[in-house]
Amino acid sequence: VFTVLCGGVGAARFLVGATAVRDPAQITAVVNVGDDTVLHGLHISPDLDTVTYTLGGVHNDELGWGMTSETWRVMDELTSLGGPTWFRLGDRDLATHLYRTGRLAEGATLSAVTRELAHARKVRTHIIPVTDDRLATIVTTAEGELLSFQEYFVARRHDVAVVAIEFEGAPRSSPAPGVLAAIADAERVVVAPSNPLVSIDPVLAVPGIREALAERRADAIAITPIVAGAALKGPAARLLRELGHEPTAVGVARLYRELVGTFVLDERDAQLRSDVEALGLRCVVTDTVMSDPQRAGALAEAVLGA
Ligand code: FO1
Repeated sequence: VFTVLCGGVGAARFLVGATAVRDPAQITAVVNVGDDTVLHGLHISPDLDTVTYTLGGVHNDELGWGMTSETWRVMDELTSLGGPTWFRLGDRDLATHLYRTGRLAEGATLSAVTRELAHARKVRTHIIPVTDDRLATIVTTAEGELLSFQEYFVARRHDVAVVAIEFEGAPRSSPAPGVLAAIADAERVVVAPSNPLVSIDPVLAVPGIREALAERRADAIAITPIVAGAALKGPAARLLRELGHEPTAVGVARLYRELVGTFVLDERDAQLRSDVEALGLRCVVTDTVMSDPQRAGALAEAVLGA
């Protein structure tokens, strides 16, 4: 069995590769929920949906979120009502949020609902939210404003200076059923190439996860989300800089050095190998840019077989 700690798109691409080279039923994805939001009374879980849609073959790769062949009739109608439309929910995507919200209102846990949604989409990989409890990533801007993650990321287009990131609810949260066992029992634990500060940190903020991962350090491996000093998607490099970390793969390796024994560097950053090794990490250098499923499969093979 293999376990992958996940944010959204980068993690989902890695999972496509992993499930091509290993039995999907032997892979567990432990997914960030700090991006979750409630809008129109609906519970939206962007990272869980990105992972589930991608593995289900229905992810909208052009948009980077939501479903393929999407239509926007509900959003259009909401616009004419003067409702909030800054966060765009497609008609097909809405079905997921309706289903999730309805089941949560009936008392189902988020992990149970996630399992049902994955099953309905014929996804065999185990997808588990890191916690069933409320955990919300909150960003403090340089102006002292507190923003929910989606206000920061979508409404402000992550174009504001950030001075702090908190995970509201994390101290009181517990890992969802199966999460700690998935880390303890895995042949390899992979930290996906996701944003370390807003995708992986909230996962590690759930009490017990960081310790469980550190126990597995020898078999744990992280893939850089930063290549040549830039994130492939999103504000990772900028956030690293703003929060006092080096905005490079080495800066990310430094954040993970107590938790993983091996760090995967992109071949474009091969010259950083000795810096990574100087942190006490084994270093694998390969192509980490998963521009198609074949490349994702090759990366997964290099990582799971490392
Ligand atoms: N991102 C946007 O930039 N604009 C949107 O309108 C938007 C809508 C949306 C709806 C459902 C969903 O699951 C994700 C959505 N996202 C949108 C993406 C999402 O906010 C972020 O990409 C992730 O939270 C970052 O991991």
